[in-house]
Amino acid sequence: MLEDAYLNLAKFILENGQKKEDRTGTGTISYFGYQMRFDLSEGFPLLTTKNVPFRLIKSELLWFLQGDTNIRYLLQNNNHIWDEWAFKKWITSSEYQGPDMTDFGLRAQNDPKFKKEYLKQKQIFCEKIIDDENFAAKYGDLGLVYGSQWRNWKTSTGEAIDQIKNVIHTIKTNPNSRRMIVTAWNPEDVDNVALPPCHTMFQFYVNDGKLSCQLYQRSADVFLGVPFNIASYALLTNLIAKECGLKPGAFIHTLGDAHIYLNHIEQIKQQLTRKPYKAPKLWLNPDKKSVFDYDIDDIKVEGYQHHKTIKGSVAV
Ligand code: DHF
Ligand code: TMP
Repeated sequence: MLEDAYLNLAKFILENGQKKEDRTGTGTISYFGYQMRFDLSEGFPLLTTKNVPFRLIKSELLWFLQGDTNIRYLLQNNNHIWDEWAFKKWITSSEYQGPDMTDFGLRAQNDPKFKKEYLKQKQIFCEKIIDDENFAAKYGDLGLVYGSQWRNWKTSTGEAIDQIKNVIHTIKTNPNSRRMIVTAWNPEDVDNVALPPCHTMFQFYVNDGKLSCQLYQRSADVFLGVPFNIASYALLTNLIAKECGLKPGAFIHTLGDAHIYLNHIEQIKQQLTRKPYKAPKLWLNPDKKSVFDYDIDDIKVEGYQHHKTIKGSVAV
């Protein structure tokens, strides 16, 4: 089963991970250095042992590919996976006059009354981002995150590099190259960005008419983030392969600090009791050629049979 690589990772961390404190104060069990491999010709690796909302993965990837870093586009597509990081910027600004939201992530986990107030403030914030373009420009932008690093990498001489365009060009014209790399990690920026990139670098490889991709992810939230990351890079690999006239090969996912947050352990144990279904198939609108031309409705998964949602809160 395509999904076994993920289930084995989860099992492995539960059995071999060691307790480790972390930035968010939540606590994890963690293991350093792990690799998964997904053969994309077998199907699309969207996990079936819980419901993984593919529409969120699509809109996030299209957002990256457009070079966009403002959560406004995500909110317009009813995607809230990046809210917390823009909200953090808002509540620490001098313009914010609402109730104290310091450490909202942790406090919302432990204090139901505070959680209610926090969700209310976050909703007000999101509505304002959608309704007020100037407010969005000021507080919706996450700064130098994936979209800008991929499409608009700034050089020391003030120019911009479009890494995605360049890598696609190389795949088409010099597929044996060993330099087909996109990096999001810029040491100059990591200290003044909402969240330093977790998926830091990826490389493409062409052989036998197939395009493979390997990602190095420095930090991996095995329960919440990783299922999204697998599907997102599998989708990206499919999109680029199609534009380049290749078949999708393998997605290789290499993890640095692979961790399960302590408040996700019960959830992942429950997930591991479930039997995976057959992986779904990816459908891409055959009329679209360039990876930059897709809209939300041009991308679909077909035959996605899955177990029920398992909720878990995100550590901020
Ligand atoms: N921080 C942490 N601690 N873990 C992350 O995985 C993470 N991921 C980020 C940003 N910061 C992060 C961006 N990606 C969810 C999934 C991916 C993601 C952020 C959040 C998430 O909460 N997924 C829920 C569904 C959310 C929804 O339906 O709105 C899930 O159950 O998969
Ligand atoms: P860190 O910057 O302290 O490593 O925290 C980032 C957290 O977010 C960490 O738990 C990893 C998780 N994460 C993912 O797993 N995948 C992602 O795509 C993103 C953005 C974050």
